[in-house]
Parts: sequence; C-alpha cells; structure tokens
Amino acid sequence: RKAGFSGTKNERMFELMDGFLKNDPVSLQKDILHHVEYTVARSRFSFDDFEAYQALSHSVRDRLIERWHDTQQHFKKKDPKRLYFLSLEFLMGRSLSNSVINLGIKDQCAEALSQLGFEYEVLAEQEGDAALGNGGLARLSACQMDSLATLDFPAWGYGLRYQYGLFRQIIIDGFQHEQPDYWLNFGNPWEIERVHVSYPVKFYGTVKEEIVNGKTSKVWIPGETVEAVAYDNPIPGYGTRNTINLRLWAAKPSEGHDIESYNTGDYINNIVNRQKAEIISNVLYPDDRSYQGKELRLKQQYFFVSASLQDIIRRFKDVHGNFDEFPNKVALQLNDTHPSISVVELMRILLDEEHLGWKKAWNIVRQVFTFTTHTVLPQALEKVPVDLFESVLPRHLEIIYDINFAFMEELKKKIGQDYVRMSRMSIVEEGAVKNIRVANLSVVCSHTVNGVSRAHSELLKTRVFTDFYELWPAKFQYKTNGVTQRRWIVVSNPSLCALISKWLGTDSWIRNVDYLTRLKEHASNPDLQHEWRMVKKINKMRLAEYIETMSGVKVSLDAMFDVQVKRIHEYKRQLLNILGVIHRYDCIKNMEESDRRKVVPRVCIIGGKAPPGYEIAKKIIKLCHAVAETINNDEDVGDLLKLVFIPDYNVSVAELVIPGSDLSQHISTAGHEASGTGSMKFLMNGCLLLATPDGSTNEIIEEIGAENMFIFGAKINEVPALREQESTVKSPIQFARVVRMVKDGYFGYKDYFKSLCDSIENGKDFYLLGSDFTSYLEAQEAADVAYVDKEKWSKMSILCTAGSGRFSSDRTIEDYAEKTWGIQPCKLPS
Ligand code: T68
Repeated sequence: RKAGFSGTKNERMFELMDGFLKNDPVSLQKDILHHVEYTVARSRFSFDDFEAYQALSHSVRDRLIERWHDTQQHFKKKDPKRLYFLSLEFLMGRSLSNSVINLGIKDQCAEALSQLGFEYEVLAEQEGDAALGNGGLARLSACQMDSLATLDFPAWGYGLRYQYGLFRQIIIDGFQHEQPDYWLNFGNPWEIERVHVSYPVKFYGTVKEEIVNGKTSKVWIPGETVEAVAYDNPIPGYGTRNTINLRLWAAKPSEGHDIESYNTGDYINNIVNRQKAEIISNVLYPDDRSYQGKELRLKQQYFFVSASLQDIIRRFKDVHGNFDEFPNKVALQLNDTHPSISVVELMRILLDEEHLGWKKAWNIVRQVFTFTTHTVLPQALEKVPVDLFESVLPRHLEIIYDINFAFMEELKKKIGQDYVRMSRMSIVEEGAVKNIRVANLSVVCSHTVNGVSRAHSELLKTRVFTDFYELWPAKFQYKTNGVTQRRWIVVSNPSLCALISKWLGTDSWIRNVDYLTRLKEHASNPDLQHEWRMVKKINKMRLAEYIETMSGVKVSLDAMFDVQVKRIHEYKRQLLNILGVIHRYDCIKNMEESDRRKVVPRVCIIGGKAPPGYEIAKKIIKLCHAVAETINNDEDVGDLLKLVFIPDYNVSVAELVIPGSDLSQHISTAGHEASGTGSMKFLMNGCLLLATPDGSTNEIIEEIGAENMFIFGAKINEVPALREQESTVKSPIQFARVVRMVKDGYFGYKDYFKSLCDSIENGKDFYLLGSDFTSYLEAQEAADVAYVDKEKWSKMSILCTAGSGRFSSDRTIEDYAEKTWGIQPCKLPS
C-alpha cells in the first residue's frame, strides 16, 4: 500500500478507476493512439490502415470488456436461469462494424479517425471474416446471439475455436478450388484468451467398476487426455449495456498427462505426439451432410461438449450445493444433432462423478435439454457406428445402451409389443453395421423438439419423426427462423437505415422491429418512393463496382439486379436459374431488333460455395462461368443480359450484395429447404422475392401478400406425386431446348457437362427442374413487367421491408425464451 493511503485494497482500486471509458471522439483518439503504441507497437507517427484497424478494434474491445464484466457480475448476483446455446458452428463475420453499432459509437469513431487522417469505412474493410461455420445454420446462431444480448437474456454460447474456418473459394478457369482459411494469421482482437479457464477432456481407454461409499460405480480410465482452453468473444447487445459471452474452446496438449513417456528417453518424439492434440480444433468440416465414420468429427463434438459441461457445472456448483435446482437454473440448447453427445455426457457426470442414482440423473437430463433440427431429409440425420463410439467413448456407449433400454421399456408400456415400430424408434440401429442414431437420442432426451419454420415442423411430424410425434405430440414445436436487423439493415445498409428512421420519425425499430410495419402507411408516398430508389441506386453502385473488380464485367445500373447467393446444392436449384438465363439469352438472340428494345435489362448474379466433395455442385459452378463467358461477350446482347458469379461468398460479401439487389431467388424444390434465412435478409432490404412455396416462404407470403412476390412451382404436398409421374410426363419444349444447348456443347465442355444434364433428364429429374420450368419462366416474366412500372415496384419493395419484422431473430428468440427455454431477461441497470 502506498504511503498516504489508508483504505482497503478495494477502496484503493475504486479510487484508481475514474469511471468507464469515455466515448467522445477525443477519448477515443487517445485510446487508439495508446493501442497503436503499446498494443500494436507501432509509432504513433507512422501506422497504416491495418494497424489503425487493430488499434481501433482494441479500443472498442476495451469497452466491450467493461460491459462484459458488469454483465457477468450481474448474472452472478441475480443467479437467473441461464441458457447455454451449444453449437458446433457460428458464422460471426466481421466484429468491428457490428460492435460499434451495438455500442452506439460509430459516429464518434468515424470522427476520431478522420482527425487522425483515417476513414472508418476503409478500416472496417481491413477485417477478415470469422467463418467458423458453413451456411444457414451457423449464421442463424450468430443472429440469435445478437438477439439474446439485445433482449438482455442471461445466455452463453459455446462452440469450437477452429484454426481453419470454412475454406476460401477461388475460381480458376471457372472451376472451384478450395484454399485453407487461416483466419488467425493476423491476430484476432475480438477474442480474449483465458489461459486459466481450461478443462481436461478424455478419450478412448477402458471402463472399470469400483466400490465408492459401498456402491458400485463406473470409472472411465482414459487412453488420451486433451486440454480445452477457453477463448471468450464478447457479444454486445444493442441499446443495452448487456454483453454476453461466446466461449469457444481450443485444444491444447494436456499438462501432466503421460509423464511416464518422458522417462523413456524419446523426448522430441513425445513432444511431437503431444502436439497432435491440437488437431481436434484445427479445422471446420465443410458441410458434406454425411460424416459417417469420421473419428475426428466425433472427437470435435465430444471435445467442445465436455469442456462446456464442465464449465457450466462448475458455475452452477459455485452457488448450489446439490443438483435439485439444476433444471431451474440451466437450459441446454442443442443446435442440431452436432452437440447431442452432451445428453450422454451430462448423464455420465451425474452418475459417475456426482454419484446420483439413475432415476434422479435421468430426470434432470430430460428437464434441461431442448433440441432444434435444421434438416428435412431423414438421410441427413447423423449416425455414428457403434464400433467407433466404443473405441472413442466407451463409457458413453454403455450409457446410451442404458438410456435406450429404459426408453424401450417405456415404449413397450405405451404401444405394446410392436417390435417393428420399436426398432424404427430405437437409438441403436441394428444391421450389418450397428449405428447410434443421434437424432433419436436427441429427441428421446430433450423435453422440446423445434423445427425452423411451420412447413418444416409439418414435415418433421409427418415424415421425419412421425413415430415420435405420435408418442409425444406435445414435445414438438416450431420457431420460424429470423435474422437480426442490426447486422442486416443497420450495419450493412446505413442509407436505408437512415431513411427508415427518418420516415418513421424514430429509430426504435432497431430494438423493436414491430415499428417497421408503420412503413406500410407511406408505401404509396411518391417522396418516400423516390428516396427509396435513391438508396437502392447507391447500393447498386457499390455492388456494380465490386462486380467489376471481381469479374471484370461492367454492368448497367438500369438493369434489374437479380441475385441468388447461398451454398450450391442440387435442391437449391442454381441449375434452374442458369437454365432460365440460357432461355432468356436464347430469346434475345432470336428476337427482331425492334423487340429487343422492349427487353428489361438484367444482371443475373450467382454466388456460393460447393461442398468440396460434391461433384454435381461443382459442375453447376463451372456451367455458370461457361454460360457467362458466352453471354457477356455477345455483342447482340450487350447490356440486356449479363451473368456474373461472385467468388468466395461469405458474410461480408452478403452485406454488400444483399442491399444492392432488386430481386432475389429462393427456388428450392418444395419440401427441401427447412426454412431459409437468406430470403429474410433480402426482404429487410426491400428486395423482391422470386420463390417456391418452401420452408419459411409461405409465412412470408402471409405477411407480405402473394401479390408483392413472384411465387411459382409445385407445392410441398404435390412433389411426391410429381416425382412418381416424372418419367412419364414429357418436360416442356423450352426446357428440353436449353438442356440440349448445354448438352450439344454450345457453351463448351460438352463431355464435362454430360453428367449434369443426365441428372435432370426425363425420369431422373429428382429435383423437378423440368416440371417447374414453365411456371419459373412465367414468374420471371411477371418480375420483368413489374420492374418497368417504377412506382409499383417501389411500393412492393417498401412493403417487403415493412413486412419483414416477423422475420427478425428478436421475435424467434422471445418465442424460444418463453415457450422452450423458460428464461427471463436479466438487464444490467443503466
Ligand atoms: C440450414 N441447414 C437449412 N446446415 O438448410 C436452412 N448441416 O433451410 C435453414 O434456414 C438453416 O439451416 C437455419 O435453420 C444448414 O445450414 C448445415 O450447415 C449443416 C452443417 C453441418 C452438418 C449438417
């Protein structure tokens, strides 16, 4: 203690702190320069844009940390029921732009930087994406974290800190190549490494019986132990001080384990072997929709789940002496089947480590877990071979057998001795290769099962989990997905954001999205319509510049920008889009000069990554480039039609593309897209939708009105019959013609595209491109007609934004909080 100070240590600390960091431009400048000098270690008289970005990020991060501490302290004091969101994937994208918006300090940052000779927008562009996820599911998790923080819910996210995120897509000669995304190369100011928060995670080995306090107990003797180290990523809410935590685990060699081997003399080799532990968190699996038999995938799942549960239980036990209160304090959300091994892990901890009886443990497990599935296809549900389980997690396999036995007994009581049905519902699949059905395990052990749209929920009841639905109808719910308006309007479309606030006379819609509906009242106002078009033009200019840099194609701003961006998959039917473009091209080519003047000019934009092992998806990308090459260089066509492929589609590319689109396509074969969330982002940005009645689209129709959209194609319940007839009904002439053009080598690569054409030939057209083609062309024509009428189009566009409120993740999260998790807001006093 210094001379002259006589208070306690805490009093001294408070005396030294002169309140929170200040957010005025001068204070921000001081902080930025401080970080330039002491964190980035550059001279404050000479630093570049990237170094300025780093210094700014550290200044913003300091502010996040203050709020994070206060929030955690507050949660600790109040001890509310907490939600733990377990997900193997989070697609966070960039953090700087989102953080300054949510902290409400964007203008101050911009001013501070401009006086230092830097431009905020330029610095924000320096940041690479955090791409720790594949697509919809992972971006949904990110949107939901934003809503959880904004709505003050006491929530934590848990996941895996991959060294390599989703692969980078590069296009060479029209073909996709994958490159590693070593996103941590330049450091990551948005995470806080917690060296002291680490847990051992065990694998392999054997199970022994021991007598503990007179009772037999199972003891798992592991063959390998790996350390999980926590990296915390603060998630700030908007318009609140609440800042929640996304805790991601990284694998490190375990201290102390295997000390013996060091005595054998092979020092160097032993260190090299220990280092292999890090492989677990090395790389994100690209979405191959089947991970059958992949040991590393199972180890990743167990690794993050085991560390998360140890962390959650430690936090619970800090306050509670026994587990009676556990279900009142903890909700565990399974984001798809990927973290489902956690139900077994919690059983193991309660049985083997906490020595609770089976009944008590089982009762707790069934009260805490909730499960959301994101798929429609029964064959996409994860299965793990029993042999693999037995080797990697021997004790867990025993527990699964016990759970299954208890479940089968319960089932027998309810349905009698219907062995066929019992074998369908069993967690263990018998057969040549015995498998664990992870989805069945998740349904049996969760108290609630959610689908991600109304249509998806119907499919779950009638096709995927029919037996389970009949057994436990009350377990099944749905929460239609939503996206956060903070990122998808405020961050990515500042001009639209300002315009909406101006016309509503408030920016309350950023926190309370219901306000957006009030835009409807102004939808026919010519002044708003004019300003609305100006905003669209600004965004189209940004996008046009990007397209020219990326692909060298110059596009006209007068053309309709028609966009399809999402993962490439047969069911999403990018091929239908390309065939439609070929048809349009063919029509223009065969037109009289005088008719060409009536054509509505289009820029067709496609972007998305194909899973690395998915041959057909890769051919679709190549076809897009081949067709683009022909069309874009055809002088007969000029500005009437352009086709461009945007490479390496990711969250920050989406932030640029979506605001600049006029029309967007969501054209999956009905019954295949569980929900779709891209459509909601386009809707918020006033882009019209051309869509099939799949996933969440029917709910969008209810909100916007079919007259303000371009809906086409078979309905979900029509698809099975159409598939049956498919080989007997001839596909339309126009369809046959465009397919023939590809087949005959009009766009080159005749042999290469043969299998692609075969996949949609009569009798093999599983995704019904031929059957939907005519109505697809009609919908496209209707879009052309509407686009020519500027007032009408503007009105429709305003109505899209006005009706998008129902598709905010705020609404989804409030629904989950009330009906599924049973959690309440826990707001920091301001
Ligand atoms: C998507 N699923 C759905 N899965 O396809 C989409 N799968 O309809 C829905 O809107 C979205 O989830 C959000 O609910 C996925 O994105 C995956 O990415 C995935 C990853 C690994 C394994 C399986």
